[in-house]
Amino acid sequence: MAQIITLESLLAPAADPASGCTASACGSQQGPAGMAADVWERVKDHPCYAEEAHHYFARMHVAVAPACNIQCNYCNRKYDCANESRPGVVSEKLTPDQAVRKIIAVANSVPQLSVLGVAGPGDAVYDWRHTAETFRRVQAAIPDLRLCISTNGLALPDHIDAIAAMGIDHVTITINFIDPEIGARIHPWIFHNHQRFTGIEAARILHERQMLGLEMLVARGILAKINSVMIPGVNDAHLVEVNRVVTQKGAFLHNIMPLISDPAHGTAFGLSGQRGPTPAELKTLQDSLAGGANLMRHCRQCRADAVGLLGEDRGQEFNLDQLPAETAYDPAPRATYRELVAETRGEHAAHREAARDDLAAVDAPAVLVAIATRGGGRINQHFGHAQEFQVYEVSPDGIRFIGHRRVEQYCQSGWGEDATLDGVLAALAGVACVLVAKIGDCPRNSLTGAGIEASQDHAYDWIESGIAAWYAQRYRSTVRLTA
Ligand code: CLF
Ligand code: SF4
Repeated sequence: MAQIITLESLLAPAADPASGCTASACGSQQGPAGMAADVWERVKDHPCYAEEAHHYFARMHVAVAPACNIQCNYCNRKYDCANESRPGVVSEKLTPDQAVRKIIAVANSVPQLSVLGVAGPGDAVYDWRHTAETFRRVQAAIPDLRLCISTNGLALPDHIDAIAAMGIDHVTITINFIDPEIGARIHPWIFHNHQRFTGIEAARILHERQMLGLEMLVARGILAKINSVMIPGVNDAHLVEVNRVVTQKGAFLHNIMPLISDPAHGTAFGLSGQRGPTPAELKTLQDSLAGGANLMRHCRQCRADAVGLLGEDRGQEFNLDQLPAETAYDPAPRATYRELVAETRGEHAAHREAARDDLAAVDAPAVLVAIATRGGGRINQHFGHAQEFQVYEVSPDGIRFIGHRRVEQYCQSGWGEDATLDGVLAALAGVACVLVAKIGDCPRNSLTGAGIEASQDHAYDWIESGIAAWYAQRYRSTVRLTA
């Protein structure tokens, strides 16, 4: 059954002694600068709504909502495609009954679990009957689980009061366009008011409903996140306008996701050869949007049945046939884990601040650093075990999370394949250094050959402390001399 990961198991064998600051003294409850305390309280354990929270907390999706009322050219709602990782794809569709059984099993085994989301495989709001029944029953069983939904927005105005009444505090609308002419190239048809609409008329109705839904969420104080799929040559430049409009309407967060496009997925875009953006194109667009709604850069484009920390998918451990027929919810593991996180976060925040101070003394260019991490905010994963690297930009101005690069796991039962390593090197293009818990000579030499430094000198350190220490050491000769 599921392996239990505790916070302690993610932490260092020896804690970093540098901090002279206790958890309570350092304000573990403090949010990012500029965020009101009550808002931080609502997002601090949501792995999607707060970047910092994604080091500690997990989400699970239950695929209870198969029906959808629109067609997106990047979606093909296949039900059995366990090797793919993208929204709208799911391997096991559940009834609300089955979903509750699975949620309790996950809550008992994954103490990081803080959010239950319905994100498909169809539309959580259009298929409201299934979503609502699942949420009602989960609220009775595990009252402190946050509820979250993701929708295309077309049916949102019809169910907004039910959503508010249920206390759902986090709603995502996927908004890819403002201009219906662009929208028609992404969404070929919609089904609305018992009628099918196509082309620009369909896009116009979808746009109006999305805007109305967003306004209604904001009016009710519900935290609205906007997802936009970046499609080069279709809506990439237009997303600046999308960002402007959703910011002006009060969206809490804007998440720009790269189009995933592959002919093997059988989507319209995949079959037509429409490409997705490169990481550099995505970053350039995101950087150009500074000043608008907060940007989410840590999205993993989860499956509709994802389980675990963002970046890991433990869904296969909880397939229905592996679950007991009946399990009682045990609140103890999650409660204990939360206490540990509350303590640890204060220490992490103090180290983050210290790292910022250290960086201010360095006079050097901005560079990208990749981190191998299993969560908990630490550099705590071996190079060969990583299935993704978290990428940060470091400069004298600070450390900024940029995104993640997915890779195939290099080490398989003690052996590494050259072809896999080539893929990892390609994924790390543009990165100056990789900080890991451990790395062997062979991959280290290959990385060096590709111009990427690899270091295990900061193993089990906090991510920001390790990055700052590496940066200061690398640019030692350019440390500013102060009086
Ligand atoms: Fe799920 Fe979405 Fe809620 Fe998160 S995911 S419904 S807000 S709990 Fe998160 Fe996954 Fe990205 Fe979605 S990383 S795809 S943004
Ligand atoms: Fe697929 Fe979601 Fe678009 Fe419906 S709204 S077609 S499920 S991506």
